[in-house]
Amino acid sequence: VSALAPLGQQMAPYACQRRTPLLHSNQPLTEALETLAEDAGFSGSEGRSLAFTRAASVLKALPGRLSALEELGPLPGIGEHSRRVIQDVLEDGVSVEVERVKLSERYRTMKLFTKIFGVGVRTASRWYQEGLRTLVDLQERNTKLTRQQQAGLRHYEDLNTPVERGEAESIGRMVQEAVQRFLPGASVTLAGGFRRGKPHGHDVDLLLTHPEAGREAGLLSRVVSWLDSQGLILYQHSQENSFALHEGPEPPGGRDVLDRFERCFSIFRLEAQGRLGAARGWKAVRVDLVVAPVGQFPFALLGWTGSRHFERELRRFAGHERKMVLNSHTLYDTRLNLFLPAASEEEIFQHLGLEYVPPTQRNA
Ligand code: DGT
Ligand code: MG
Repeated sequence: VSALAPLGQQMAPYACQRRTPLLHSNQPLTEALETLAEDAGFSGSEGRSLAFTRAASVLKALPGRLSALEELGPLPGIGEHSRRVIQDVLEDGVSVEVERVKLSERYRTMKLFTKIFGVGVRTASRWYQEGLRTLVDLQERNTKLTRQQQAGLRHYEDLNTPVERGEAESIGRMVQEAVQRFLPGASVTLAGGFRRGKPHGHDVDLLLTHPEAGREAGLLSRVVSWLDSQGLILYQHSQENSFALHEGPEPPGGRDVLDRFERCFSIFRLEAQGRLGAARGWKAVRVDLVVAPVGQFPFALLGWTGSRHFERELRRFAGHERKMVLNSHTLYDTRLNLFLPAASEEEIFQHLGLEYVPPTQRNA
């Protein structure tokens, strides 16, 4: 038995109790498990998908490379099926099951379709059942598309080319400049994977706020209109704030509840950054703009930094271990019947009785 065994045994059960760096030593294993998680999600098996995601997440937090299944010991969150996959990859370099999934027509088609902005598992699955297999099929068979999906299809290639950190920072500056025009003192924060240290991502997540509560009202539509008038926006749709404190906390455990901030889903036209591959001179980039009142900002920042699995685990921990309801707006203590305010992410971790996990260690 190797040196990993005792370390594996110390692994805390919730991902939000662990430090998960961006780079780890078990990439082939986590890739295999995440492919199965994705495939399970494609067939609507959320439970199975979560089980594979959990197993992958545990491996990401291991301090070294796993060389034998026994080193894992009785680790929490790695089920029998995942163990089998891990064993296959360790012994043979690949898992036959995973390779079969990757080659399957269904998986490949679902992947192709869900990579269209605005297309989720349900729509992709319906198209697959109707016999559609390619992007050309969608066009030739006059498939009914939303305005969002049309934009997604039009910019398919760009939107599936990773966004570089430098590009994300440029967009952050463009938005900051627009924000300053209308509301000096307001801030723009880069969240999402970039805040966790990822060198590239699939979109740019930006949070807007102002140190004086209420001043942020009306800001987003002005900013978006102005950027649009400058020819910087290829697509956008906005959603109003629908959060109301007096409604009380949302029930925990429901769907992966989206938050209710005022928000703009958009596609920016980014001038080429003098790099290769931009022969056209510009590139389409997905950008999410989210406005948070300052009192909710730490919750929004925590909620929008991810990873998705880290967030899900934080909420699960809050509910199961603390009887609290956490979302991107507030933290509610159901035993004390009160909201717990926070001026920083650190304070939210304190309320939850969790050791602070910095963004770069939230890559669960
Ligand atoms: P990426 O963009 O693929 O490199 O990876 P991320 O981690 O930036 O993922 P992304 O952009 O899908 O989401 C960033 C974080 O924000 C993630 O933890 C989940 C969260 N998030 C995304 N959409 C929503 C939403 O509608 N509501 C809430 N509350 N959170 C969201
Ligand atoms: Mg992102």
